[in-house]
Amino acid sequence: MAIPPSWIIQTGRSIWTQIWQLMMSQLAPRDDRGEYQRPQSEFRQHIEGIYIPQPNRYRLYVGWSCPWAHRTLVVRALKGLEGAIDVTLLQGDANAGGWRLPEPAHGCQTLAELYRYGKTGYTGRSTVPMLWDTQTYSIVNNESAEIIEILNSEFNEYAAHPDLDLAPDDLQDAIYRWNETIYHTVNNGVYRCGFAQTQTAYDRAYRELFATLDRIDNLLANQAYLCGDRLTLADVRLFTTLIRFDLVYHTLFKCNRRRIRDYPQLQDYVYRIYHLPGVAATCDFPTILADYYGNLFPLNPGGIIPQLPDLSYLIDRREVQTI
Ligand SMILES: N[C@@H](CCC(=O)N[C@@H](CS)C(=O)NCC(=O)O)C(=O)O
Repeated sequence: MAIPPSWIIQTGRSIWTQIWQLMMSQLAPRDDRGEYQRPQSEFRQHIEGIYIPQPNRYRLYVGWSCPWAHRTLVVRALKGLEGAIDVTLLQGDANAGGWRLPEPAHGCQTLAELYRYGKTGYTGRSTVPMLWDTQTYSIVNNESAEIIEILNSEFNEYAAHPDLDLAPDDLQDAIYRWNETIYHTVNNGVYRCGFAQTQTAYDRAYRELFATLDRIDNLLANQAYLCGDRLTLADVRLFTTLIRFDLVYHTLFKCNRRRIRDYPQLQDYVYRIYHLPGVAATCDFPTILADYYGNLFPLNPGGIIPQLPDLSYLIDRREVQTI
C-alpha cells in the first residue's frame, strides 16, 4: 500500500490542526502559555436564608462520568443521604456537546435549558454537579467543592450517618492545604495535561501531577488517608480523579508515566475508598470510558472507545477497612 502523497499529508495536517485549535479554544479556554484555564462556577449559595434544610427539597443533577459530580455522589452515599437528596442522572450528548435530561423537567430537555429556567438570560456553562431547589426552581450551587461541604454538614437531621464528619474542625487546615495541592496538580492537573495546547504547558502539568502522586504514594505508606487515619473531603476529592486515572487520564489525557495500579500505596488507597459502603455503586466504568472518549471529540477524533483496562486491583480480595 502506498503512503499518501506528501501534499495530502501536509494539507490534512494543516486543516486538522486548525480545526483542532478552534475546537479546543471552545472546549478548553487557555492562557497565553497554552495552559488550560478552568472557568469559575457561578452559583455559590449555601443552605441559608431562603434555602432551608428540608428532606427531598433539593435535587442533584449529575453525570456518571464527571469526576466533579462524582464527589457529590460519594459524599451523599457515605452520609446516607439517599433518602433526603434526590438525584437525576444526565446523559452526555456527544453531538450537542452538553448534558441531556433523562425526561423533560419544566419543559426543559437539556441541562442548559434548566440552567436558563433557573436563571433567565444565563449564558455561562451548564455544568454538573448542580444542586437545584425544587421549591423556588432555582440553582443553589454548581461548585462541587462547596456542594460536598453542604452535604457533609447541612442535612445531618436526615442523614443515616450524621456522625460521620468529613471535615472535622481539627483537620480543617490540613484539608485546606491538601485541597489546594490536589486541585491544581491532580483534579485539574489531569485536565491541564489533556487540554494543554503547547508542549511546555503539557510538560509542566505532567511533572506537577506525578510529583504529587509520588508524594502521596510515599505518605500513604504510614497512614490510611491524606490527613491521617480519618477519611476527609480531601480524600473524596482525590478519589474521584484516581478512580478514572487508569481508565481515561493515563491514555486519553497523556498522563502516562504510571497507572494507579503501578503505585503500591495509591492502589490500596483507592481500593479502600472504593469498598467503603455505597461507594462502588457510584462508579460506572463503561459510562466513564464511553463519555470521555465519545464526548471529548477533539481528543479522540476517530471515535473508537477502548476496552476497559485491567482494574483487578479494585476487586482482589483484601482486608477492607470501615471509616
Ligand atoms: N468547577 C466545577 C466544574 C464542573 C465541570 O467542569 N463539569 C463538567 C463535566 S466533568 C461539565 O458539566 N461540563 C459541561 C460544560 O462545560 O458545558 C465543579 O467542580 O463543580
